[in-house]
Amino acid sequence: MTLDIVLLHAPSVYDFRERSAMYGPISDVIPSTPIFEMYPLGFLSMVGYLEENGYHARIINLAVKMLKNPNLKVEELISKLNAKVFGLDLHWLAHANGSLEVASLIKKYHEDVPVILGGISSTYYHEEIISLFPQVDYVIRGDSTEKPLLKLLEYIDSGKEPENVENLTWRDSDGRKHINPLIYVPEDLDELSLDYGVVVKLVLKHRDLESNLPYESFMDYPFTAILTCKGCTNNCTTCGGSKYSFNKFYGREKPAFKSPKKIAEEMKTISEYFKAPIFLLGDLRQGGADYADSVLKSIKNEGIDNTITLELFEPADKDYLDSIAENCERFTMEISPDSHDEKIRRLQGRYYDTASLEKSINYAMEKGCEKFDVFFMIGLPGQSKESAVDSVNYSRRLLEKMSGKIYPFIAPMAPFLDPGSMAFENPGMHGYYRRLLTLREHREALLQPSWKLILNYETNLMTRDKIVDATYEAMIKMNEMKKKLGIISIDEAERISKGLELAWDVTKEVDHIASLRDEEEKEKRLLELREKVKTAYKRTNLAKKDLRTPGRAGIRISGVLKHLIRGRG
Ligand code: B12
Repeated sequence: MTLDIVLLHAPSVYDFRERSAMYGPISDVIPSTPIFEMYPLGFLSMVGYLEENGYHARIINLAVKMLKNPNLKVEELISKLNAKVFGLDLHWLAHANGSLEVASLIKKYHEDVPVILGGISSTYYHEEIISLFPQVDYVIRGDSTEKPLLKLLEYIDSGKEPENVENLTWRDSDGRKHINPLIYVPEDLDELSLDYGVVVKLVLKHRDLESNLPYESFMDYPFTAILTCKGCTNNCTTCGGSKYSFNKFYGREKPAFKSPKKIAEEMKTISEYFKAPIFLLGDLRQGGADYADSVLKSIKNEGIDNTITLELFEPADKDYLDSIAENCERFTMEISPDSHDEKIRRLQGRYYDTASLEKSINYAMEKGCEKFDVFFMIGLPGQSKESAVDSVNYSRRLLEKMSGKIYPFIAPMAPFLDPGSMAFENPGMHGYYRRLLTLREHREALLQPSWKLILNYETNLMTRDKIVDATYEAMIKMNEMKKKLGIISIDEAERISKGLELAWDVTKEVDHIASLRDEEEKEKRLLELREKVKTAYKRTNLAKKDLRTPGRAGIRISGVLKHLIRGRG
């Protein structure tokens, strides 16, 4: 069967299986591996919308397939695909290598089939993509592309030039570049659905689980998420999804919110298929106190029994926490103060003090919050190496003061300072030195053999070497502290610490190898490091378990069976 469109998600570095590279802790605080195998949630709404409109679409998570099958022949797989159009995400800049390489392979085997790119990084780099990468025919810009995509598919079917497709950057038959206006920026998000039922449907229809898995370990631990809004009210200095970035690059002047009713509907679908935590992405209070309250009430009204994970952009007051406890059967929370130092936190664009942070955590725990994650970051404006490590000392004080499951995490801002963030656009003003600018430079950088060599920035207080040292020193210290306080077992903590020490050593060894002149020798020495890289990864990866929500998570077979009986498969 010829499909109308196949959406592919590439690994961040296409030939990662052949390379020997120390990617380090770049994905330590998310469910993905360092290959960033998670596809954008928007894949689900795009497939859902296209199918509703009579187009046949499917997802192939190539990154997961490659991770799970070391011998998978990617070129063979691509050559056998039968589609009228291919779509790839370049949402995260971390895919600058993988997405463009896979686009080239598609062209190698399907010369005349159009390739579309979408996502926020391709929006940022749209002109460069259409000017310099012939393997890409179209970029659909913006944070909401379902409708322009449908329109583009109709144009492609009709054989006409897509002059009227909103948000499109394209090349005409004479190779001239066109930039259609970025005018489709919907304020109403309820027309489209982020339906996890689409995953189930695709798995059953194509009898292919791997292709649709949101990330490698999804079946062990299905973590699901719902986008409550597009855009943001905050201006964190290093964030490429800030109010400033959305306004300047993605055409969105103010955030748009999904209605409480729609959010509850989407949660209900998840709840039918998965006994898993549901992460409500974005602080609900961005939409105002009444909006947040009404989302929470609709969760209760729908009778959703999944654990709800709520994100706080700033400490919460009693009223909000009371309402959460009242309406969510089980809940966990997370907040990112980024630094324990209020001055640095302010430079990062977060204007709250530590006393109110602690008050909030304390009260949330009293109200039954099952786990509170607190994230610190390394590579911030105005942050020295000592200050980065000091965030671990603060974490210890925090844990000693509070009771309940409070989990601090510390990780580097990596692999990149976000394009479109205030710090990327005006590095000097925010204390940054931006090492890389163009998409080509980032694509090349991803081929470097260590995360240090990939980093696209330094700060005026930390070189890349210092960022690496601060990272490993802080992570080892955090791990030791969790061991002492009994948060993780002694055995596990020791393996994690050994893994971190090994990763630190390997990162330094790679530096030395990278400085060698003889390319053959370099290659050989890097390959010799492979086993060490694998061992370090296996050990450090154990720490990821701490990200999980308490309790069991899994698939609800009854939901899948109901789906089959209803004949939706
Ligand atoms: C939710 C979120 C996440 C979730 C992702 C859930 C998911 N699977 O989508 C989690 C927490 C897992 C996450 C992880 C990461 N994230 Co994040 N994330 C966000 C956040 C808060 C919201 C994203 C959002 O609103 N998406 C909604 C819209 C924009 O996307 P969408 O609906 O999924 O897709 C639409 C469009 O993007 C487009 N589209 C996407 N793909 C395609 C493909 C085609 C063919 C087409 C036509 C269109 C298209 O159309 C879709 C439908 O309308 C933003 C910050 C912000 N406020 O924006 C950061 C943000 C996007 N993340 C960012 C980063 C850096 C990361 C990580 C790399 C961090 C890390 N080192 O661990 C990882 C990468 C994970 C991976 N791929 O494995 C940066 C990206 C900067 C950049 N330009 O690279 C942002 C901007 C800010 C930040 N620093 O956190 N993230």
